[in-house]
Amino acid sequence: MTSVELNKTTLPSVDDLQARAREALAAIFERPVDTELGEPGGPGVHASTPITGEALFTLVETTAQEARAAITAAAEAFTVWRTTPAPVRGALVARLGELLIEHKEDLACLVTIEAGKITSEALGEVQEMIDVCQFAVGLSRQLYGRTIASERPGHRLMETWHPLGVVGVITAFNFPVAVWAWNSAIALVCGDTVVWKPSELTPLTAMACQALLERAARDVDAPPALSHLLLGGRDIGEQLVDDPRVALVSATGSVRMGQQVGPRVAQRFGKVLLELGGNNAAIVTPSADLDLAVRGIVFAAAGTAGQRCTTLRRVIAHTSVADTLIERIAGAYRSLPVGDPSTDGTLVGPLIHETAYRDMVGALEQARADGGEITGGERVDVGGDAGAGAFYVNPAVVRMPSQTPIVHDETFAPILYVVTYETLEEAIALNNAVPQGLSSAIFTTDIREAERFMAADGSDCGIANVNIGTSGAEIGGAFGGEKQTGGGRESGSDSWKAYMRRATNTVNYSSELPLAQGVKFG
Ligand code: UN1
Repeated sequence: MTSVELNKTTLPSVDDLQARAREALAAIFERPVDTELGEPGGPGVHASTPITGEALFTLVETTAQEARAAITAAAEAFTVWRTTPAPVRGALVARLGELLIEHKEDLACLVTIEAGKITSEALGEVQEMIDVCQFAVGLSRQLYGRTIASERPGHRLMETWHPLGVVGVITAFNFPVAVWAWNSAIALVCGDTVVWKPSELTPLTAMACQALLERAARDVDAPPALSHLLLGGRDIGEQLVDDPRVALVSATGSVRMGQQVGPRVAQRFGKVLLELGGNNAAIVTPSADLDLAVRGIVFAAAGTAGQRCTTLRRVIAHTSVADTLIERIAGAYRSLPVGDPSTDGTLVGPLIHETAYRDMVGALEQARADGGEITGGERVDVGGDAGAGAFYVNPAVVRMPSQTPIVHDETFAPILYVVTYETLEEAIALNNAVPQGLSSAIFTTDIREAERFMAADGSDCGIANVNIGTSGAEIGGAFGGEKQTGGGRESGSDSWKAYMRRATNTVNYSSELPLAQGVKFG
C-alpha cells in the first residue's frame, strides 16, 4: 500500500449490496422484484458488482427468438408512433424525466453498485438523463425543416424531417444509463422506437431504466412496445446489427466493436452512429493558470477511475511547466481517497473487473519499458479478504520521453501519460497524433493559443475545450468524435438529425412546368 489515502478499510458485504439493489429496484418497479432477481450462479445474465467483485443476482437472458419478437414489436409500434404528433411524443419523455427526478437516488444507487461510480458521479449521470429528457421535450416542438429559395417561379422548395424507424441502442458499462437516455429520449421524440442492448456488466440499471420508461408510457397513455430491453451477450447485439428492420444502430464501446458493427450495418445500408474510444489530451501552456489546470486534470484523469471515454489520458506540457505540473498532479493523487464508491468522501472507486486491472498493469509495464517514469498505479488493498475479487488502484501519472505506441492505445484505467513540447505547433501535432479523436483541452490564458487550438488546423477532436478538462461535457452540445472515435454525434445541438430521415419537397404552385437548370423538353 502507498501513501494514498484509503477512504474505508472495509467494504460492504454482498448481502448488504443485494439488499440495497433490491430496495432501489422495488422503489422503481413499485413492487418487490424477487421474481426477476435469481440467486447468483446458474445460467443466465449475471449481475455483479465491482465494489467487492462478487455476483449479486442471476437474471433471465433474452433468447434469440425473443430478441426477434422485440424488434418485430418495435417495428409495429413505429407505425403508430411515427404519426403521433411530436409534442405528444414529447409528453412521454417529459414524464420519463419526472420519474427520473423522483427516482434519482434509486437509479444512482444501482449505477454505483454495478458500475462502481462514486455516489456524486452516479447522481451526475442520472442528472444527465434528466437534462437530456428536458432537452428532448423542447426539441419535440423544434424539429425544424428549412424552406429553400427555388430557382423556378411559382415553386417552393423545403425539407421535411420524418421518423426513421427502429433504433438499436448498444451501450457500454461506464455510462450504463445516461447513454441510453441520450439515445432514447431523442429517438422517442423523433418518432422512432427503441430496442436496447446494454452492457452485460450492467443489467440491473438497464432493467430499472426500462421499467421507468414503461411506467412513463402507461402514465401518458403512450402505446406500449415503444421500447424494448434485450439482456444478453454478443449474439443478441448481432441481431440488432444484422436485422434490416433496425434503421439505425447507435453503438457505444470499443474501437474494435465499432470496426465490426460499422461495416455490417453498412452492408445492409442501415445507418450507424458510433461513439467509440478516445485518447484525450490536455495541452498545458506556459501561460496556464496551474491551480486551475491541476484541478481540471485530476478530475478528468482520475475521476470515474479513468473509465470514461472522455477520460484525460495524456498531458502535453510545455517544458517550462512540466516538472511543477507532474509534481502537483502526483501530490493531488496522493490525497485522493480510494475505496468503496458508496461511502461519502471516496473519490476513486474500483476498476470494473480484473481484466481492466490486468490491462492497466500491462500498459504500465510497457510504459516503463519505453522509458516512462511512473508515480502511483499500484493496486490498493481496500477490503482485505472481502476485496479479493475487487480491483482498486491508485491513479498513475507517467512521464514519457515521447508518445510511444502504448500512449496511442486507450487503456481504460487511470493512467495519465505526460509528454513535453516546445512550440504550440508541436503540441497540437502531439494532440492529433493518436488514432482516436474524441475530446481535447488546452489550459492557457493566452487568447491566441486558445483560438489556435480551436481553429481548423488545431485540435482534430469532436470536443476541444479551453481551461476545463476533457470529460464532463454538458448535454446541450453535440457529443462525439472523429477518426477511430467513429464520427457519431449524440445528445444535444442538432444530433437529433441522425434519428430522422430528411425529404426534400419541391412544390409547384404555378400553372407552368418550368424545368430546373433551364432544360427545355418539348
Ligand atoms: C462516455 O464516457 O461514454 O462528457 C460518456 C462526459 C460525460 C459523458 C461520457 N458527459 O464525460
